[in-house]
Amino acid sequence: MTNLEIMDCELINIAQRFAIEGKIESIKPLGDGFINDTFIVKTTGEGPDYILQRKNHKVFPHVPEMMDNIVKVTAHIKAKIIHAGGDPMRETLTVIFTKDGLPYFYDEPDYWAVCVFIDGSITIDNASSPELCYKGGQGIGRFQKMLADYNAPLHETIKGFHNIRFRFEQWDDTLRRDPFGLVKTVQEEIGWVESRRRQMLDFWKLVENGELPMRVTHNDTKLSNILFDGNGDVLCAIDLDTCMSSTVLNDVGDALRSYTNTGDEDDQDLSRVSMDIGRFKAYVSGYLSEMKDSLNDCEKEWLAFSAIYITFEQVLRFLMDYIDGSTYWKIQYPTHTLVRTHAQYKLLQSMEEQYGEMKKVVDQLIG
Ligand code: GN1
Ligand code: MG
Repeated sequence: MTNLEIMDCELINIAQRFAIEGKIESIKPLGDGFINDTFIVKTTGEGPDYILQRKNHKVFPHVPEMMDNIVKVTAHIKAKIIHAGGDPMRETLTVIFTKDGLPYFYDEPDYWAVCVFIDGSITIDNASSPELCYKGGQGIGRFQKMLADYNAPLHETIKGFHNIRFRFEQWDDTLRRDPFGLVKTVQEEIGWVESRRRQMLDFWKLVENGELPMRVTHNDTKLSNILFDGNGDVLCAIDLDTCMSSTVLNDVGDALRSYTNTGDEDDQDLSRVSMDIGRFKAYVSGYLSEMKDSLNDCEKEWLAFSAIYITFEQVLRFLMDYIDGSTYWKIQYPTHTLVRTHAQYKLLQSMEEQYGEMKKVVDQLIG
């Protein structure tokens, strides 16, 4: 069922399960998320408006655990913000519980969650300026810093999310099953992935042997998952669904994948797609302004490579989903996920060509 097929009154009934202030004025779809369905709930009175989300339980098999992570992480961040004299209602998400005291409402088969809409906040899809990249880098650096002393265990909301060894297991299985007979049609694309298998698994050994430490990270740091205010300053990171234990480099790499792309993630015109080294430098500067002193030598050494790693992973994930029938990401046309694969591969090649330069930039910034 799509957003618009859900009757307004059903949505109102769902929203009313949550302890929201004021009377509901309207509920409208918001944004064009690829995974969850998102709505804005406008209310009367002094209270805030809200974000209502139907969580994709195919992607997130354990929504209660995911919400438990989000509640814990945002509580930790809020305490930090209050301590620093900031505004805990604007500088992180606020989860609204149901009237029964749960951070989600289960309406079989769907899970719903609500958080406060931060007044005046905006999301941005394309990083048009280096300043914006700098601020985005700072934003994720701050996010990681606030969580650096979070010690309690978090649930693994998606198994092996940025673990390329696990992704290759899924990949091998998908190619073996070939449920729609598409493998023969994407031989060249499969070669793009296979030719980098050894390199990526070698890199992942640094995580497996502990040289790249696990920390609490966001894991889905693309530009549109950062909220900005009207002045273009970062308010906070949103979409905390994948917040769990991972490496800081996965956050940096995923952000660089989106911020530095001169084209769109699903660009059909590949001539528009490339990695912009100016934006790369700006993002990394912003990130290091917060995190430089917290990184170990291995994290510093592989920081530039993280962009290549996550962009490669995205090529693999898009192609795997295409072969598997395009069920993970929402699509607008049948080959959408294949088009995404091609656009991300073009970006990957552009990064590989500029890797020497990227490394130099990082080395200079680290000093
Ligand atoms: C998804 O949830 P969203 O739209 O921010 C995906 C990311 C991909 C991204 C590609 C849970 O992000 O990993 O990088 O699409 N999130 C999940 O646009 O799989
Ligand atoms: Mg998401």
